[in-house]
Amino acid sequence: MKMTFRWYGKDDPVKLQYIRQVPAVKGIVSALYYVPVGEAWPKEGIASLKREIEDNGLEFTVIESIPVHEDIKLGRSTRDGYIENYIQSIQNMGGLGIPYLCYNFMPVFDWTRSDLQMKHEDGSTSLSYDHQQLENVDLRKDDFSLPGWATSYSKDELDSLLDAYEEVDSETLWENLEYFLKAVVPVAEKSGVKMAIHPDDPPWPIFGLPRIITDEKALDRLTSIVDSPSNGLTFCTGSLGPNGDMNIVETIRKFSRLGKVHFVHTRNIKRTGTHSFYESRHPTEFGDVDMYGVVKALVETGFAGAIRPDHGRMIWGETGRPGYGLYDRALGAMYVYGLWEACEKCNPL
Ligand code: DNO
Repeated sequence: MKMTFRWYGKDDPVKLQYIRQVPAVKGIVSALYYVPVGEAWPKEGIASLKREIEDNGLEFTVIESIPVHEDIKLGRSTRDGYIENYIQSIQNMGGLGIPYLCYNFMPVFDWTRSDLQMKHEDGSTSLSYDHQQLENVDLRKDDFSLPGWATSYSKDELDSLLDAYEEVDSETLWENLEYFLKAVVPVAEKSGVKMAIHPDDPPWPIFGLPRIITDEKALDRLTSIVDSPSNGLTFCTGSLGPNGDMNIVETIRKFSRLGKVHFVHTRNIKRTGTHSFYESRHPTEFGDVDMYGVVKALVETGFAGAIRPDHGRMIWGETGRPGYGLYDRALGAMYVYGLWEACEKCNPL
């Protein structure tokens, strides 16, 4: 197992020098944030990011993410060009020895929350999702801006994407994912890159847009599209956790045993109703995810991929990118590392 930490590059207030001081963290998860979605990532750009990470005593372990252009998800005739660019990016990262690529296939919006600063009794804040607040929202209205997405799309861009997705139901989205994977996975395999799809967060359709990577059945279907070690999963406990019907521990055990889990996001959530939850402190007792069970399942199945503590709360007066402060993620890394060491020593393989 390699403990990693997400770093948003030079503009991240959480510096590589601080990350390096978190015990157990050896690898960095990052991306080229300046490349427009759909363009190929230049090899020199990836190489210079890698050098910067290595100059700070860390390793560039995961690219999270190379975004998939909406034309690919929509199955538009222009998709082949974007897929070519994607392939180029994969070859470039593989050529530099970066082993894991996390990506997602969520239409229009990546992770979605209704509140980025829910206040807790102890004075900390965290991200939360209340389905009732978003259920009746019509995104075409002028006066609504989704937390975290305010500046991503102009009104016209968003409207035209929403129109385009009216023709794409979940089955069509699966077909488009299949088309994409059949083109890119063989190249990833040749390039030594393990692709790891991130589940949809939250794991149900939002704003009338389909979402498909939501449960165990979906993970079965995904992994069977192309049978390759390069077609695997980012198992995000906090994204799948809100799906109360899933047995997270048994699901991660199953896919890890199959060698399909390449990257794990450890995050805990507390369900507050059907389709509602907040992001809790990492340890098991504070949320609905059995974090001990998750780590034990990984240890027992010989997991050798990358793990990163996911979204933390804002604590100790820290301000910054919601979910991505230093302090609580560092606590999360140490908690998971502690569980790992204990499980390994109590259950030697
Ligand atoms: C949220 C992240 C996601 C993730 C993408 C991967 O904080 O876990 O944004 O990076 O879904 O493509």
